This record gives sequence, C-alpha cells and structure tokens, in this order.
Amino acid sequence: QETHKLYTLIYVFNNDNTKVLLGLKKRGFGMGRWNGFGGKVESGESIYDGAIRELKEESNLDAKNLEKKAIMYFKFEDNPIIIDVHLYTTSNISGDPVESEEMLPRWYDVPDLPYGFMWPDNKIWHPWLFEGKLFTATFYFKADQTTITGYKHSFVSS
Ligand code: 6U4
Ligand code: NA
Ligand code: NA
Repeated sequence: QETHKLYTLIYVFNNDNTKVLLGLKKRGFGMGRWNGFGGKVESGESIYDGAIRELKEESNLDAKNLEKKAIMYFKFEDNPIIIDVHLYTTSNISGDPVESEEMLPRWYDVPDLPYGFMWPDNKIWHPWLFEGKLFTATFYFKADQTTITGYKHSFVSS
C-alpha cells in the first residue's frame, strides 16, 4: 500500500530574482547535494508553518509571505513511500543565512546552478519555476536516487 510523507522545500531568492539560496546538505536524505531548504512536516503544524520552521532551523532566516509554487511527488523503485514535496518561494527574509548542522548555505546566480551536485529532477523543473509557472509533477526514480526513469507534470492556473 502506498504511503505519502509530507515535506517542504523553500527557495529563497534575492530581491531581483537573480540569485537563489541553496544549502549543501550535510546529513540525511540528499546528503552531499545542493538543495533548497526544508524537511518533514510535523504532526499538528500546517505545511506552510513547517516550511517557515525548517528554513529557520536550517539557515537561521526568518521568512514571510511564502508563495506556493508546486507539489512534486517522488517515487522510488521498490519503495511504497511516496515523497510529497510542497515547494514555496520567498524574497521576504530578514537576517543573513547561517550554517547549521544540516546545511551549508550559499547564494548562487540563477543561470549558474551546480546541477551536477543537485537532485537530477532539478534541471527538469527549474525552468518551469523560473518562468513563473505553477505546477504539479511526479518523478520516478530508480532505488539509486540518481536515475530518473520517467516523469509527468501539469501546469496549474493561478
Ligand atoms: P531531519 O534530518 O530529520 O531533521 P528533515 O529536515 O525533517 O530531516 P529532510 O532533510 O530529510 O527532512 O527533508 C528532505 C528535504 O529534501 C526536503 O526539503 C525535501 C527535499 N527533497 C527531497 N527529495 C527531493 C528531490 N528529489 N528534489 C529536490 N528536493 C528534494 O529538489
Ligand atoms: Na531538511
Ligand atoms: Na530540517
């Protein structure tokens, strides 16, 4: 039987959207990859509040006015657990990012992201995000967490 686990993913942009803040994940799921911030939604909190909390825990940034952009479903071969990732963006932050136990933060120029060291789905859905589209997508992975065997997506009208 399929089980869904809820996660958040937050992309922080600078004011003119030319730079995005990524973190090098130091532990756990996706370790060694540059990733947006986020994590598991805890019982009793909203997805939105979970996103705010994870960004604070992982980067020390306080954010407001998160915008919901996408829901992505990740399925791994031979694994009944589906990972539901709710993607938000914001430029409304206070403070400067600080390294945490989980993440080493770094600002990247949007055209110059380290795709060789990111989840391989990123290069598929980033163009949709950067063009301002809202979307849902499902990505099918082999168990190696590196090979994408297929995906489907649809755009959502705002
Ligand atoms: P712990 O270690 O228990 O504090 P937690 O921060 O709650 O963990 P974590 O880090 O395991 O959760 O959450 C995984 C993070 O990786 C979430 O922000 C979602 C994100 N993520 C998972 N699969 C992804 C993928 N294929 N592409 C992507 N982000 C992904 O861009
Ligand atoms: Na996390
Ligand atoms: Na976390």
